[in-house]
Amino acid sequence: MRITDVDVVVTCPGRNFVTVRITTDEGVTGVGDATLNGRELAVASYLRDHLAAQLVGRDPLRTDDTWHYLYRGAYWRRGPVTMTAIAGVDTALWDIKGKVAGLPVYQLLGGRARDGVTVYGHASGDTVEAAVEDAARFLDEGYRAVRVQSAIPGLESTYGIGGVSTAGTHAYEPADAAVPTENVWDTEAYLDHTPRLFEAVRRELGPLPRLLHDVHHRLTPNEAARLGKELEPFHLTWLEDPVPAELQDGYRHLRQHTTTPIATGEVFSSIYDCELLIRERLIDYIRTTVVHAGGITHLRRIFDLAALYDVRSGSHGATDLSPVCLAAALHVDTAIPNFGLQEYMQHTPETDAVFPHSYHFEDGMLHVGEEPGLGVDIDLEKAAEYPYQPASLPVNRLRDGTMFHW
Ligand code: GCO
Ligand code: MG
Repeated sequence: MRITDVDVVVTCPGRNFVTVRITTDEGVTGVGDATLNGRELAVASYLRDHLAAQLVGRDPLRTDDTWHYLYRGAYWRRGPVTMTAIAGVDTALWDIKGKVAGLPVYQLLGGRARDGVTVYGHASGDTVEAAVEDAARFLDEGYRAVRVQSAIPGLESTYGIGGVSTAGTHAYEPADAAVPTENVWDTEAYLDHTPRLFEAVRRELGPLPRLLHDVHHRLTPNEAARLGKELEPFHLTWLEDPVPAELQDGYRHLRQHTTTPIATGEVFSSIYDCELLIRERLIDYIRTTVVHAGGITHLRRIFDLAALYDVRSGSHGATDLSPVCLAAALHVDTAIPNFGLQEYMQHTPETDAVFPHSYHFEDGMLHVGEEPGLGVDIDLEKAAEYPYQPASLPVNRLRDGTMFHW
């Protein structure tokens, strides 16, 4: 069997997605997500202009060999653009492999290790009361875990709140303008507010729901240590991205000061970004996922390393990862021994229509379908109705105008 075509589809059913579609001489096709929020066209060009011609003629079933061919062949290894492009190809090849074998991909990864994939939703609110109410709504809908973010008094915008749509649709899209929107940040206001938020959430929702919070890389190690300590009485499942991801020594400081579990990894693109954090057990959950960490082939290697050290998976699943990535992540989640939690933000109906899929939500879990491959596709006609729209992620400044982390 040979690869005959590698097509790259860019579509914007509410937000931009890049999809790799690989066709073989036997007519089998596979899809892979290659979306890198705010930098979509760089990956599309990498695929179209650099990889497509190298892939035509190759055996699609040689997934591992192709992965190394693309990784080593780049010479300029790693980095989000390269690894997202490799991920798109790798995911499409696993889809083809499943279809050729007549098996859902999770079967090829070792088979079912659990009944379903426990997910967490995103609760948010303009006030603490609204955030508590939103979290309660998720629990009513059957979710067992909720991430909670709320607006910070005195700040006009806060990460995780607002955007195109929030409560009501469970959707949230930060990339809203061609030129980045500028937000204002105040660490003291945030550190003062966040323990109060979780005090209220626990008081109203009781001790059992699993609670999470995303700091989005905004604290110094010592500030994060203070927050982790103050949140200890509220027993979070995890505190996410407390410090900038490139500041790995910061995690050691944090670990020495708090028992609040730590999760990180959504911006990591390879095993080398998290190897130290895993080996030294500085984190509890590794949040890499298929599309930004080199596809199913490489993600599996990361999770296998993590399993040796009792670190669990917690894959990123924001809506800027397409349903193709989500489907692929669910196959991995279903099969690995050290699954922790999967993030789940519902895509819009327009996005779901462009990417028909068989996974479904039930009883707080997502369930993969049983058809061969990934169980997801792209509707090319519908995709063509939504041309690319330039959109960037926001930037953040301190009150005095200093550039900060978004
Ligand atoms: C999350 C993430 C997202 C990112 C987004 C950037 O935990 O879901 O932090 O909300 O901000 O994926 O493109
Ligand atoms: Mg996050």
